[in-house]
Amino acid sequence: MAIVIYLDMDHFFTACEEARNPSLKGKPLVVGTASEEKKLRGVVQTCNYEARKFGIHSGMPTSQAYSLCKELAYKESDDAYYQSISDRILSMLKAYGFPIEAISIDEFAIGLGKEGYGSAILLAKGMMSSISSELGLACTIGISFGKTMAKMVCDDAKPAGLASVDEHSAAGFLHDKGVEKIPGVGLKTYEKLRGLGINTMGDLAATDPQKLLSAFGSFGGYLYSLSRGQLADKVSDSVPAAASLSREKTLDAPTADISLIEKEILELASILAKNAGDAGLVFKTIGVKMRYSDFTEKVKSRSFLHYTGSPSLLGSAAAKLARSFPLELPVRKVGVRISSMAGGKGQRKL
Ligand code: TTP
Ligand code: MG
Repeated sequence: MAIVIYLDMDHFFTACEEARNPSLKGKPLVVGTASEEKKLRGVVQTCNYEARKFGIHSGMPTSQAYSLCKELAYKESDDAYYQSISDRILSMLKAYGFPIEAISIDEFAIGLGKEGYGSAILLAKGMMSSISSELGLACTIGISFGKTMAKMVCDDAKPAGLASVDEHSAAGFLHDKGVEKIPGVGLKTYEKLRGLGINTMGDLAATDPQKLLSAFGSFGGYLYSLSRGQLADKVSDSVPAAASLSREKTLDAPTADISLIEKEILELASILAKNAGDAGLVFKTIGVKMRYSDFTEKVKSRSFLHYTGSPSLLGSAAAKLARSFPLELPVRKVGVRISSMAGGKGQRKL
C-alpha cells in the first residue's frame, strides 16, 4: 500500500508574519481581513497558538477577539506574501520527486512509492527541518495509508507534531474520535449523524453500511470505509514535476563587491545542484537574480543546449551571469534558479 505524507503548516498566515517580523513572536497575534484602522470591522483569518489560548479562532469577528484579549497584535492579510511562501514550500517538497497534491495554500499531500513507514518518517523529518531552517516556519505531518487518514493523523498531531498510523493501529486511532473530526463533515452532516445516534468513528464502524448509504448517498460509503480503516485514497499527481527550483539569500550587508556577490551565488548554486541531484532532476536553464538597495530587481538567464545536472557547470554559468550585472547600486539580495527541468526519482539518466 502506498503511504501518504500529509503536511499542514502551523497557524500559517500568522507564522508568515512572525517570520518577517520576529518581534511578534510569543505574543498573541491575529491576521484579519480588514485594514489596521478598520480592524474591528473584519474577521479573524487565523491566529497564533498564543491567541488560541484566549479562545480566539478563525472566522471569529475581530472585535470579539479583542474582547477576549486586549493585548492582541494585529496584521492585515497579505495574500501575495503567503502565496509566495506557499510556492516555496511546494517547490521544496517537489524536489523530493514524489507525486504531490497542493490541497490548499498550506496543506500538501505527498504520495510515496514502495517506501515503508520507517522511510516515510525519515523523509517527513527532513521536510520539517528544511522548512524550518529555510523559511523559519513550523508544520505538522501525519503519515498513513491513505490521504484522508493521513490528514486526520496530522490534525491530531498539531502543532509541530509528527505522527504515523499504520493498518494495525488504525482501529485504535479511530475508535473514540468524534465524527466532527472527519474531513468533509460540516455542521449539517454532524447533526444528522448525531440524530442517528452516531457520535464517534467507532459508532460509524458498527453501523449497517446500507443505512449510511441511504442517509448520505455515496458520502455514506466514504464515512463507512474511513471508519473501518479501509479508505486508502491516493494522492493524485496534480502538480507536474518541478518546473523550477530556486534559492535566495539576503546578504548580511548590501555590497557592490563582485567577489562577495559571486561567493554567495556559488553557494546557492551548489545547494541547488545538490537538491536537484537528490531528486534526480536535470535542467537546461539557469537564472540569476539581484535585488538592489532601492528594491529594484534584475534577472538574467541562459539556457544550455542539453540537460545537465552538473554542479560545476551550474556554478560557472551562475558566476558568469553574476559578473554581467550592473553594480552602480549595492546588492542586498541574490537568487539562483534552475528551470526547464526533467527527470525525477527513477529517471536519473536523461
Ligand atoms: P488552516 O490550516 O486551517 O489553519 P492554520 O494554518 O492557521 O492553523 P493550524 O495550525 O491549525 O493548521 O488554514 C490555513 C490558512 O488559511 C490560515 O493560516 C488562514 C487561512 N484561513 C482563512 O483565511 N480563513 C479560515 O476560515 C481558515 C480556517 C483559514
Ligand atoms: Mg495550517
